Amino acid sequence: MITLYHCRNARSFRVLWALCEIGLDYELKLLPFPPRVHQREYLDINPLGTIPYMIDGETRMTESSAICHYLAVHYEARELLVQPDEQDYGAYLNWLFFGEATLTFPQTLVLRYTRLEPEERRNPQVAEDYERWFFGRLRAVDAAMQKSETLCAGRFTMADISVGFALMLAEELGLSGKFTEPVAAYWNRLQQRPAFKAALAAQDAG
Ligand SMILES: N[C@@H](CCC(=O)N[C@@H](CS)C(=O)NCC(=O)O)C(=O)O
Repeated sequence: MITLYHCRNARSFRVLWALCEIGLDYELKLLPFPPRVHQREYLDINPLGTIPYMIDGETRMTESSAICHYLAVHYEARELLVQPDEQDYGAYLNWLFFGEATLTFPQTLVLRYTRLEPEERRNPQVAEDYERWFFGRLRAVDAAMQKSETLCAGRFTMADISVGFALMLAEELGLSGKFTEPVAAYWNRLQQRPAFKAALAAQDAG
């Protein structure tokens, strides 16, 4: 049985969503955020203190987009992957990494300097700069959505989960009102997926 350590609406949501898309059984361990402060013993399990943390047999992983890819390969959810011999293999990998490294990274600075830091350490300038950074990079998603309903290979893949979570976080941060029409429509389509709804219900039940 796969074990997933998760905090509500955090990056580990990518993994929860992927588990629901594949239809795998899992045990969900819901933690208060941030666990390194509110659940110190979690550091004995994952010394980084971050979520997600996924255990599958001897496998231990901490990178949300990589876990999504691992699950699809390991459990042979072929339609959720793009294979090396497919035209869009490179595009798939690019979007998979782009969702975390390029889109989520600037958002975490907005989150940190508007909400997580104590009042006296908050910094509107940093938040504003990295919000602009996020929207600059989101132009790539806008361009893709002007041509297709999904990011690559003409079907929903783990790359859509990686980028889709960044759109979810943008909504959480109050930024989704500034999405272009194609990006807003894409985000709306993603939220209609039964597995997305199932992942939301699973974290609420947890
Ligand atoms: N690149 C990692 C980042 C993991 C990460 O930093 N997660 C955040 C939550 S979204 C976290 O655990 N923060 C708590 C902390 O830093 O103590 C991923 O994609 O999973």
